[in-house]
Amino acid sequence: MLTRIDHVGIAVASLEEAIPRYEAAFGLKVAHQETNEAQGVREAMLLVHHGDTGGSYVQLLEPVRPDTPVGKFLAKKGPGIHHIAYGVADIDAALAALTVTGFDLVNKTPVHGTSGSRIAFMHPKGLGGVLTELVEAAEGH
Ligand code: MC0
Repeated sequence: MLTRIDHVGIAVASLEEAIPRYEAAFGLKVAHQETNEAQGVREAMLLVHHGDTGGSYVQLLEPVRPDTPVGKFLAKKGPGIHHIAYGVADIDAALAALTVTGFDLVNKTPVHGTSGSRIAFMHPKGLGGVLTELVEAAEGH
């Protein structure tokens, strides 16, 4: 079902501070930046590797407000790994299969993710405390 690690989402207080650190440490470049109001984040995608099944990224996440998933996470735990995201070729089929097996889905149907992707979150409780996201990338990503 999974095609790659699409991204590792990292909660940060400030994109302006975090981006230069990741660029300096690893020579990564920002491939894309956007604000996703529905998810309550400003995000920057830094490309690590592009392969046959799509790209793998570090995703830096800054909350737009404290009362958002990333804002609450920062207040509770401080900066750090917020979630891991796996690529899937067909997110509708993946969600249907996970529903049959009884997994706790935060999103039962796909929502809008970065760069026009279709995404869905799975609850951390069912996956060893790791908030997990499935990503069906848009064409060309
Ligand atoms: C909360 N918890 C986490 C967690 N966030 N555990 C691991 N990783 C995280 N990121 C745990 C808390 O520690 C707590 O555990 C329990 O979940 C409830 O926490 P809460 O603070 O009361 O939070 P809830 O219940 O209101 O919400 C948790 C939930 C939420 C996972 C359902 O954060 C959510 O819907 N996340 C999915 C959306 C999201 O994260 N969007 C931002 C990224 P205890 O043991 O204390 O009960 S958007 C994104 O990344 C996009 C745009 C993209 O990739 O394209």
